[in-house]
Order: sequence, then C-alpha cells, then structure tokens
Amino acid sequence: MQKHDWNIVKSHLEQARRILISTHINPDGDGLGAEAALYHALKKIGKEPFILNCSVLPPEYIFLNKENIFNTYSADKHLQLLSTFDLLVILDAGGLERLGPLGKQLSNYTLPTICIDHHPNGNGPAVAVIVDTEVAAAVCLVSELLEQFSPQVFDKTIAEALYVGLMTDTGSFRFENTTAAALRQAADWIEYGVNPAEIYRFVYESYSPARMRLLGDILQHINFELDNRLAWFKVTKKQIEAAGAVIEEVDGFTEFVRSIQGVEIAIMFLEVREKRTRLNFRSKGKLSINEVARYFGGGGHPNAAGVVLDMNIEESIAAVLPQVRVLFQNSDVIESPRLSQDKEDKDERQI
Ligand SMILES: [Mn+2]
Repeated sequence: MQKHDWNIVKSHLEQARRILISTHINPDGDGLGAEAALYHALKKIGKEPFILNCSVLPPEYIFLNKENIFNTYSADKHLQLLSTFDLLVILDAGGLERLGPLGKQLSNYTLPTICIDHHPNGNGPAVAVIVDTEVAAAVCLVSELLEQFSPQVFDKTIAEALYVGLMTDTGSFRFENTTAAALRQAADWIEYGVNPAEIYRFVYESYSPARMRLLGDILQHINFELDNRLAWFKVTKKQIEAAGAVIEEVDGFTEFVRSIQGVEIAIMFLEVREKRTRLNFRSKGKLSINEVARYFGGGGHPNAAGVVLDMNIEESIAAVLPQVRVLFQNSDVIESPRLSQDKEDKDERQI
C-alpha cells in the first residue's frame, strides 16, 4: 500500500554511489533503526552507505551495531570524508539543523539531501522530502521506501532494525501512535524472524546499575505543580557523576516521571554543560507540548518534544516553566463547561 510518491527519492538513490545517512542529535531507536535498515538495504544492492551521527550510540542499541555501522562525527576524523558523498539521507529529523555540529559542517556543502521524517514542521531545504506525521515511526516510511525501491532486500537484519524503531517510538506498542497499521507492520517484520522479547530485553532490560542509581536520585527530587499535573526535574552533571552514569543514560527518565498518576506533563532539565541545557517534554496526550518546545526553537511531537537551550539549568527553568503554565491555563479555559464537546476537541487540537 503505497501512500507516498517515492520516485524522486528512488532516482536519487539510484544515481548515487556514496550515500551519507544521518539522524537527529541524541538519536533514539527510531532514528537508529531507520539508519540501520537503510544502510543494510543499500549495502545489499551494491551502494556505499555510511552512517554518521553527531551523538554517540546509546549503549542499549549496541546490538544494532554488530557490523560497526554507526560512526560518531568528529571534525578531525570525518571532515575530509564529507566531500566524498553523492547524497545525504536524513532520517527521523527535519533537516540539517537537527544534526548538531555535523549539520553545521554539512551546511557548507551542496550535498543533495533527502529527508524522511514523521515530525511536524522544520523541514529544511532538500531535493526530496517525505514527511508523514500520521505514521507511528520513521521506520514505517523507510519500510515503504524499501518496498518500492527494492523489495527483495528485506531480511531479518533489516526487519529487526525497522522493528526497533517502531517498538521504541510507540513505547513498546502502548503510546497513542499504536495503530492497527503499526501493529500490522510489526507483524510483517516479525515474520522475517524478529524476536520481540529479545529486542525488548536488549533495549529496555540492559540498564546499568549506575543509570538506576541516577534514576533513584532524580525520583526523590521531582517538583510537582498544579495538583501534580506538571512534574519537572533537574539532572545535573554532579548528579550524573555521583551515580557513576553517563549523560546518554538519562533517556527514558522523562517517560518514567510522566507515568505517575495525575501527571499530564513531565519535563526534564538536563545540564549538558555551562550554558547548555537539554529539555525533554513528555505529555500524556491532553496538552500538546511541542508548542512549547517550538516556542524555544526546538521541536517534536505533541506528546514528546525537546529543545536544547544556551542557558544554564536555572535560567532554563525560569524561562520555560511560565510557558508551560500558560499551556495549562489555556487548556483550562477550553475545558470550561460552557463549551460544547466538539468545540473543546477542536480547540484542544489547536493548542
Ligand atoms: Mn521517530
């Protein structure tokens, strides 16, 4: 069932030999799974793909890297290499600005760029853009591309990478984007031999004791506001060090805090360094948190968004929380009993 016009993407892939593949900063299972699937497919049909990310591979995804396909960008190591590519494919991200320092460097080149994404907004200049916010994960689009481009390439390795993307972006098939289409797609991939229990263990049951110590620490210092509807917490470098953890290990903390009863929005303020704070927003679905992320120059989905601010952690808190409180206020106005249910639904979508 083809939904998108892949012809331009196909012709660029056909013409290119050396193909650079990248995804967003702080990559998740969807970005990495999409990269791995496309990499293996292109390799199989005789292309020379190369995956280059601006962040290191999170430890829970090492199982996707048996063939050492993931490279972490460093100017020293890769600057020369960048001029050797014919094509750039950006997956699970809207454009170069989501690729951190690598994106900045690539903006000096005139590399034809293809964007395959399921996030709203922010699609930079590209020769081909396939964006569909209806699909559960970017891997669903990559799968559709492969079906069109070279259906015979599908195998267990590719299906496994695709499955990882869908499993993680749907929160193991429990978030709002867990549709019948998503589950059918997962079923197709399982038929190639993917073992869901094994993949789940790799991704979710391989946390280091240090990460759990850090989680324990932050859970004791959650700030609740608005009758617990808003929960926010800080993660400082000092806390990370004290737990013996590394910064990448905070992934998933915000979802964990969102899971508390009554919490509608959870926010993590993560100290990256002096004057650099990363924010993760998670919403249970009633409030669209990507509006706030966008207001500060970030992006994401209504239920999962993020932004990196050039402020220290306290400045970030002071700047962002008032905007989040406004989001709650506006939704409370909409929830006034004077409004009909239809109107309420409509207004809620516009927040
Ligand atoms: Mn995604």
